[in-house]
Amino acid sequence: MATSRTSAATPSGDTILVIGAGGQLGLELTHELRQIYGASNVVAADVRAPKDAETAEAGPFELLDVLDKNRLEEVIRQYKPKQVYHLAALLSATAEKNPKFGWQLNMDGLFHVLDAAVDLGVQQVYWPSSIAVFGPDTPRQHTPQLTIMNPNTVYGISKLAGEQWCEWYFRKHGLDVRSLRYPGLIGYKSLPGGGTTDYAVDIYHKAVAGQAYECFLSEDTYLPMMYMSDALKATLDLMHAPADNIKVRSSYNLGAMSFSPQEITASIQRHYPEFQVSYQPDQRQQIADSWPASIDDTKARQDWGWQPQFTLDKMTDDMLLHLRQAVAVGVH
Ligand code: VAH
Repeated sequence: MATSRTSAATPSGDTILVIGAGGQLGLELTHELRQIYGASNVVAADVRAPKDAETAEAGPFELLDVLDKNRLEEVIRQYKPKQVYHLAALLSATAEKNPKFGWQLNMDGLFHVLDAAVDLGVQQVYWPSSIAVFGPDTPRQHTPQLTIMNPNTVYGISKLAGEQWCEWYFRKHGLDVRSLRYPGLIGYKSLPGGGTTDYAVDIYHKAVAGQAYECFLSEDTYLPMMYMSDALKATLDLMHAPADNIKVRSSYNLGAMSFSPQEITASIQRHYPEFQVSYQPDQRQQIADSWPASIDDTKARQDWGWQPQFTLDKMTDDMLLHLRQAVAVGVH
């Protein structure tokens, strides 16, 4: 029997449920939403209890495996959220190692959330897609919103299918489900997960630790990337936009910058001139080579005013500042 740990009064008013609150995006989005809406109104849910003291102490937490539909409905009936952010998924590299579970979690988890939202009257659902929906035959430069999409990873296939189902639930049930095709996300609050773009998180940790870094992608592998602050802004700008402005109900292309391992290394070396990086491409190189090098996010800019704030050097300065602070207080 799943147990829950509610560290604050049972929320009233406009509750928000974040599923996958313990992940890279979930940790940061939960914190941001609690800043905006009040900690007791944002319920963090994950299959594992939070390691992060900040999440555990700051507001309501529920143990939830999104594959357990009865438990999901129990949590939604208890809190009656107006919004559900469904972030739980296996990322690209991890899903390639466990394809059937990757498909089950990414797809059945989404169906459980969409059906529960329709059945139990949730007003809005957010579900993240990814540039992984593009494949080896997709134009790699300034990849358009509508184009050839033949993903060749389990993760990408599940995200492409999920986008089409989100659009179907909007058309058939009027469910206000919204989605963004995130590029690689980089933040300082969590360690790298099972993503192909996570070299760009790990490299900062190694620099601050005074260690050399062995990169699993080649030095000239360009990928679309985004600082977590921009990803949070985009997510909330999208969710706060008037429904009439949302013209794309599959998922919006979203961009900020593109860089290669060589370029992020040079950006870090502005602070750590002695920092050394070597390159040992592994199986994740094939995944990266199937993805775009840059994204055309004109639709997001037109429909709901998307405008990124962080460049590579501005992100590096902020990442290193926060990681050094974490080392100083001994939490890193
Ligand atoms: C991954 N970080 O690497 C994720 C992301 C665009 C990549 O979806 O799997």
